[in-house]
Amino acid sequence: MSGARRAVLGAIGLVLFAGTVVEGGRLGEPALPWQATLPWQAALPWQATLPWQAALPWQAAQAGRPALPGESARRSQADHVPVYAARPAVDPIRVDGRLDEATWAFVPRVGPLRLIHDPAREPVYPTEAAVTWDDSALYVAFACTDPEPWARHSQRDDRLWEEEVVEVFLDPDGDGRNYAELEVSPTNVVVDLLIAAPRAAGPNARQWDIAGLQTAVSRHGAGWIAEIAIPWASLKEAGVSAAPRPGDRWRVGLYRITRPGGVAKATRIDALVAQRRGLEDQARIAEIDAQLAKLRADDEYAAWSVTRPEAGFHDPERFGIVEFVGRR
Ligand SMILES: [Ca+2]
Ligand SMILES: [Ca+2]
Repeated sequence: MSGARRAVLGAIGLVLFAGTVVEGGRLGEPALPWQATLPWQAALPWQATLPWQAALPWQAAQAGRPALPGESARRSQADHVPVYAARPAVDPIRVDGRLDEATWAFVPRVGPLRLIHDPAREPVYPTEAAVTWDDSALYVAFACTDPEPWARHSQRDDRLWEEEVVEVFLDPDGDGRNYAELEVSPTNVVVDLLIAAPRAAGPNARQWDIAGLQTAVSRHGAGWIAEIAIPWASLKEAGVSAAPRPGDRWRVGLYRITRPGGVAKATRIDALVAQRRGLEDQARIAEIDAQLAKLRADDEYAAWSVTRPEAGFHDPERFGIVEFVGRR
């Protein structure tokens, strides 16, 4: 077989493979050839080296429709958010930070999550995520590449978003209001909030807790894993009273914040922020801001369904769609 013919057949195979996992048809679009050729979809060297990938046959999948040539990423994301087919668990999920259940090998996996400020760029610290469910709970797994995860916050409902986290946003009825937000740090500290409306989250939002929440994290040489169980019964304030039925669709955000540099850099940033407070010397303020921007330049804000950078992660119109599917 000629090299060109082999390449063509290989590309067709990739498209067929992508078509089986991205559920593109649920958006009314079959998987298209360009979906198979994007750098963040192809198997990359770092993907092959992660221990959890060697052990699990999870499939990389990215259901988001990227921008076509000449079309801005923003337009693309406004018109199309990714759809994830959440298959029910096939065995009991033990929330222990190990993704060794048969379920995690069986369900689709999305990722790498994309950078909200530059969706076309491959993240330095890739993240993959998966979702499953049973009669009692929604389960979410994150696999995070990061040789040096860090955290200082140690109490429930601390401001974890200032450090490194994975995040799950749940808006069951899709109205962009009264949605649940959960963040888990690499040391398994949790903040959970009920967000009445984007950018309206006062301190009271953090008083809300996910009753019966289970989270666990584990570390390995290349990063960390978070495994999460959110009981359906805990989501009454978000409008849910029971397990979803097959076919139900929720708006869901899956996110991660990575801040390379660890505690040492975070301490420098804190010192600069403290210096800046109360300053009136505009030149000195500009100087500190420039230093802060430089220190924060390699922070990564990653999303399954890319949000508008100016809205941050609180952009419910851009949350992805999780469709609960039944057993086959
Ligand atoms: Ca487990
Ligand atoms: Ca809380």
